[in-house]
Amino acid sequence: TQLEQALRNAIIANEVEVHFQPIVDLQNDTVVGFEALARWIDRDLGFVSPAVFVPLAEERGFIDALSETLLRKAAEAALSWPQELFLSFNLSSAQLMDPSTAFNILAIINRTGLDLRRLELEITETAMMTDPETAHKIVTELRSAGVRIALDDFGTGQSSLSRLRDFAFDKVKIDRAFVSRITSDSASEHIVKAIIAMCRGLELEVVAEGIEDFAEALRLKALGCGLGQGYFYGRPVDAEATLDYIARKY
Ligand code: G
Ligand code: G
Ligand code: MN
Ligand code: NA
Repeated sequence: TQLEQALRNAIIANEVEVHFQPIVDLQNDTVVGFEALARWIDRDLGFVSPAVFVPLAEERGFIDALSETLLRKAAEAALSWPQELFLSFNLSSAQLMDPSTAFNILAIINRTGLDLRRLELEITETAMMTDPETAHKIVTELRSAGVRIALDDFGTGQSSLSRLRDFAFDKVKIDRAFVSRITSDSASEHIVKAIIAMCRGLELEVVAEGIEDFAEALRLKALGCGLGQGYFYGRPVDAEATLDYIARKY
């Protein structure tokens, strides 16, 4: 297809970019890290969402090439941030079914020279489901190398609490479907409250995703949520604007 060919060309021409969205400590409003988000604007097709081109690359078998260029760009950008700031990177479902993923990621990071302890990988429950055994091996291998693992989009999809018990995660990211209703819907607030309490017991860090206004930030802070992310704190921006953000906020 035209889209597939355009994406292949963009990867070869190194035209797929990474933007970065701040993740903040809600209790003191300081930035602690950034999530890398893929961005691609094609000359003819215009903006294409990663929600479209990531699954396409998976389906057509070139997710490794795409992910490698994205991770390399993200890690290179992170090298010029203060050392305390971590880089969070999304893994796709195809990568979680491929036994060579851990090795590939460690090789890319080692080549860029980024401290592995500054890397965090986001995986979704849905992505782990197809081949839980392989996913488990990948997570174990990466964690023993010092990489942290975050469970993304928590609460949506095929959530299973046994996964929190059987997998060693470092962090849980509460899906914005709950966060966006936290000030208007008491059920959502109770669910978020329970997730925070559960994570405290399990010694997992918690990030609330999709915080869009002050009221939501305030409520999450009151509930004792550790970390937050969303347009209220900052939209995803390119590497250069990320450095400006750091200069202003850090
Ligand atoms: O940032 P945005 O809402 O456009 O992202 C849409 C979806 O694409 C989200 O689910 C996000 O996790 C995913 N995504 C963004 N960047 C990457 C990436 O570099 N790799 C993978 N696997 N998924 C990504
Ligand atoms: O699936 P994942 O959680 O990785 O995807 C993150 C997606 O959420 C990205 O596409 C990002 O652009 C988007 N996003 C980040 N903050 C906000 C927000 O405050 N509101 C909305 N609507 N989307 C957000
Ligand atoms: Mn994510
Ligand atoms: Na998410």
